[in-house]
Parts: sequence; structure tokens; C-alpha cells
Amino acid sequence: QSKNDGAETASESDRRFMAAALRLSGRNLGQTGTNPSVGTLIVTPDGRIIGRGVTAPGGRPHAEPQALAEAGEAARGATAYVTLEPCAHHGRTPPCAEALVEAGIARVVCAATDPDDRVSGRGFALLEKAGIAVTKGVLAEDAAEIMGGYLFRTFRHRCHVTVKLAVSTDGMIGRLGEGQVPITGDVARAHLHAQRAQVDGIAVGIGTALADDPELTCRLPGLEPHSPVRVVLDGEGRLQLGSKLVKSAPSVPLIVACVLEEAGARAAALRLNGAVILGAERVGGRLALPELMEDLAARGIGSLMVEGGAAVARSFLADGLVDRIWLYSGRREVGAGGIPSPVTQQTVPDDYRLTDERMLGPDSFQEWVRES
Ligand code: AOF
Ligand code: ZN
Repeated sequence: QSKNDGAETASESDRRFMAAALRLSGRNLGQTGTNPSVGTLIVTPDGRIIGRGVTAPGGRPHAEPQALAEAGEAARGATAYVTLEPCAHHGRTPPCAEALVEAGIARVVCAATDPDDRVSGRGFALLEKAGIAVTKGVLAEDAAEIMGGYLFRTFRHRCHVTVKLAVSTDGMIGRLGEGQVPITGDVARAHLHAQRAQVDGIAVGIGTALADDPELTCRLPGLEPHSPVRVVLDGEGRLQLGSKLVKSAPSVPLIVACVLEEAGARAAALRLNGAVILGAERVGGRLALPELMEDLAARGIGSLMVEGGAAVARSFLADGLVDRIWLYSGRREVGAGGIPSPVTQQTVPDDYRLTDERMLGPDSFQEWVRES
């Protein structure tokens, strides 16, 4: 693959504008359905941004026509920074590559190549045929991270997985038999809820679902409609019909992954109460996660955040399925009876690199991304 094709012709200002386009694309992350959230900037030869676009919630319109509309006639001779290869297929609107040609764009700078069969290279070819200078692969790694859900679902046919952990000063994530133990404060909680809005799905094991009775929605003003699909790993179908997860379904979608032969009538009851039942296999005593990640991707869940508990996180790590770790480190101590975290700031495996670190009130947050 020509991931870095042309990236060598990119200038420092190309990288700066692409970084801005990527930040812009983050705005609708998790809100565009099976479409990736793409960012576009139209920039004049003297470096003024005259158009901005980001894929609209729901997936349409795409980013480019919105940016071109804002730029108007001034787009003639300008450069377009697009975080993904412009599309080449006719959807509800003509292809974005064509729109860029028609607007008289002189140069297009892109980050990621679109793996969609209808696009994959055709977008670039259409632009080049029209005499537009194309620079590819600028900040491709950052784009791969931001669009991880879309790229994984389309390229690798499985979910991009993030494990979230909130760890106490003594390296624990909770206390046995006590359900939710507060480890981080309000600012970290708000941050977590905002992070939830960016992923397509949140998964928990049945142990966590029974112990904590979580709802796993985005409970922040304005973000409520952006709650991801909740997924419970529940081989035997033990999730309670009276749980918050079931009660909030199907208005907030709920998938229960269970072994059909084990769950039997309980699966049918969960279905009647609004859950979608996804059949899974049991291998070596636990649910087969790689297959489950494929099935969820096939249902349009590109990015999945694993919220608990420790055993589930360990299983994902053991299967080599963790692409990213969101690590919240609190200032509280759990003490006796604590459940050790599979990962702490001191024990992140070597093949992950730190990509974000910030304070959230008294607590800290780190993002670690696996080197690809
Ligand atoms: C772009 N700009 O902003 C986005 C693109 O169902 P449709 O017709 O909307 O097409 C979905 C495909 O369009 C999606 O799989 C991906 O290839 C591309 N997304 N392309 O030029 C955008 N969101
Ligand atoms: Zn398009």
C-alpha cells in the first residue's frame, strides 16, 4: 500500500493544516454511523482557510461539499486538505472527488486512503486525471488513529478496541463484591462520558453488569442522544430484565452476546425486552472474542470501548485485540479486597506509545496506542 505516497512532498504547513482538518473531523466522531467522520479545509495559496466541512451526523452530507460551499468561488486555485481520500461513487450526491474538480481546486492533500471498495484509489485517480496535484499520506498515522473504527471495520473486518481502566493509587480498579468504587472525580467522569460519545460501542462483561448495574450512556448535557450501542458479554444470558441496561433498551441499543444453547429461554426473554441477541461461541471457558469482534464490525460497530471488568480486559489483552488504552489514574486508594488492574501507568506493555496525557482535576488521563 502506498500509505506514504507523496508524503515526502508535504510541507510543514501541509502538516499543520492537516492536523487542523483532523481535529475538525473529531467533532462528529461517533455520530456518522457507518460513515467515517471526515474533515476538510479549503486553503488559499496565501494560507487563508476559506472553507471548513465535517461529515454531518448520520453520514451525509460528506465533508467536501460543505467546505466547498463555504469557500464559494474563492475555491478556484485553492488547496483542499481532506482527512480521507475523497469518494468516487454516486451516493445521494455526486462523488466528492468530482465536486473538488468542478470547484477548480488546484491541489488536494489527503491523510488516509479510503478502503471502501467503491473508492479505494478511484478518488485519487479521478483527481489526478483532472490535472489536480495530489499529495497522499500526510499525517496518515494520526488519521489511522482518529478513523480507527472505520478503517478497522472496512480493512480488517473487526472492531478497533479501546480498553478503558480507572486505576487507584494502589493499582486497583475496584473492590471485590462492592460494585462501583469511586476511583476518579467529577472531571474525569465528564471526560469519560464525552469519550463514550466518540465510539460506536461499549462492552462490559456480565460480572460488571450484575455487580454495578451500569447504564453505559453519555449522561452529559447535549450528549445524551450520542450514546453508543451497549454490548454485554454474557455467555449464559444472565443479564437481569430489570437492569438499567435492559430498561433503557431499545431506545439506547443493547446487544447481548451469548451462547445460544446456554442462554436458552433467557435469551428469548432478553430479546422480547428490547435486546439484540448475538450468538457467540465458547472457547476454553470464555467467549470467543476475535469472532465476536468480527460480528460486531459486520453490524456497523467500528470502534468498541471495553469498560470492564478486569477479567474481560485481561481476555482482550491476552487475545492481542487491544488497539488503544485509556488509562484514568485516580488519587484514591482502594486498600484491602482490591481488584488489581490488568494495566497501570507503570505496566503498560512495550508495544504501546503514549499519545495523550492530561490532568482531569486531581486525576490524570493517559492514552496509549499500539504501534501498528
Ligand atoms: C468522502 N467524504 O466526508 C465521507 C466519505 O453511504 P455514502 O454514499 O455516504 O458513502 C459512504 C462512503 O463514503 C464511506 O464508506 C466512505 O467510503 C465515504 N465517506 N467520503 O469523500 C466524507 N464521510
Ligand atoms: Zn464524498
